[in-house]
Amino acid sequence: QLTPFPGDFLWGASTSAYQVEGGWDADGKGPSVIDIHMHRPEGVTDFTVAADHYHHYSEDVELFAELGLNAYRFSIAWTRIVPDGDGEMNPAGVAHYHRVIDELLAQGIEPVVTMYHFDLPAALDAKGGWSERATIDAFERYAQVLFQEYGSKVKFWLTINEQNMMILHGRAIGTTGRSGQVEGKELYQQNHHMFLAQARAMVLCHELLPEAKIGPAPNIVSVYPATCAPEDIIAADDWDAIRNLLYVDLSVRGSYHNLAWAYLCAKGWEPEILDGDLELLAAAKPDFLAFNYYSTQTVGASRGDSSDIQVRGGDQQVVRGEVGLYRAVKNEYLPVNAFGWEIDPVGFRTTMRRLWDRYRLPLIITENGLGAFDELVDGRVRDDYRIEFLKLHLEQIRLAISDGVEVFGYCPWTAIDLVSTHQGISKRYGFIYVDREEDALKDLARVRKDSFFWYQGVIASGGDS
Ligand code: BGP
Repeated sequence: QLTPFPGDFLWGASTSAYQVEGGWDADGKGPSVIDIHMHRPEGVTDFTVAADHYHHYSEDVELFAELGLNAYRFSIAWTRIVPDGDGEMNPAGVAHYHRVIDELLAQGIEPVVTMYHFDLPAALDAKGGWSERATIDAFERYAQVLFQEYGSKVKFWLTINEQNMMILHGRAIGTTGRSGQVEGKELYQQNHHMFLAQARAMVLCHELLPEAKIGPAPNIVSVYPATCAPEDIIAADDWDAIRNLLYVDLSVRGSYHNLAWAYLCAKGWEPEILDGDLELLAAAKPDFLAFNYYSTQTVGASRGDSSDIQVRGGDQQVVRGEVGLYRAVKNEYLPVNAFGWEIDPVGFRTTMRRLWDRYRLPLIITENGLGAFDELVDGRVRDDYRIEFLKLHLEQIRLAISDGVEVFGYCPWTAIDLVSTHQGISKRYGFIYVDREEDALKDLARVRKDSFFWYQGVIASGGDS
């Protein structure tokens, strides 16, 4: 007998500012690292217009309401609020998100706000970005503005989206900063600083907004050993620690996971920890754990030579292998999507069970979805492959809940088509199609996909897929 979804379950969908908004320099917005590093006129990725949600938000929120969402997870662009990251506030940017949040609330949609989704202000980056402790202060001031402005309206806050992906795949996402060359010790110093910034935001949030809830939003996936050979188990444990547990342990327990710390020390990459850092990390307690899930990863013991380095998967889901530690292995049991990402609904359940088991914090899934080359034919997008993907994943949430895991929300990626980090607008995830091509901007018309009607039915029935 399966446990039903809770009555107050958050049926949501996600976006991020730089991928959906466009209006990249509108109304006083400052440039972010994405604007600087990822504007490639000759390439596929162009965020200047995106889905132009900045100007279409009203129409979009109406569609979200029609879809039946009772939550919308989106990010606020730091550089709309504070254009240079640490200077003057931009009233027009602040007013924009008041309008968006007010429209959501008017439609009965709970705003779930990501404070920082990859788009560090370029001006801070030019001064050293996360390598500098001054950026921690800047983030705290930005957080304070957000809490003061929107605190009476927003209950759910997410600190930093996929900090682990920024550290592990910053080059692919465009976030490693300045030259894009930050590596090793400096990279993990940045990581440490981001945790301190997150901790300050969590403490401040609890001080200013006792009713609000705040948590981190890393990308977490189960790591499987290639076989039951004991050496493969060790390899999987090590990679799990470096990729996942380092991030969740620091966010939740305020301490470095022992295997991850041993890895950093072995590399000579351990960050400088100042007096008071560990106390701050320990004092900052999240109220929930949000995570993004797309796929699992499978690794085996290192062979000790360059054959370990075999890139598996694509983009930020990549597993590279590391000589002496682990090698990436293809999981023969799993199909892959058009971009080489392994599809593993059961691994979703494993991931939820493991997170609950280790941290005992309520979970919300802030991203999960299928990127595909959707086609608009005669005014219709027949994305049955997406319906199938989401259906299988939803079933696993239901099973996890029946296992005793506390899950309070699901926000598939994405509410509406937006610009993928790598493949531009042609790789789509949304329930709503945006009529836009790479070489020619069309009228940006919104079209409900087949998956829109499917998800609408799921929400209306309280979770029957
Ligand atoms: C996550 C990011 C999102 C989004 C998603 C899909 O890692 O948080 O911002 O990019 O992955 O990735 P892609 O667009 O590369 O398919």
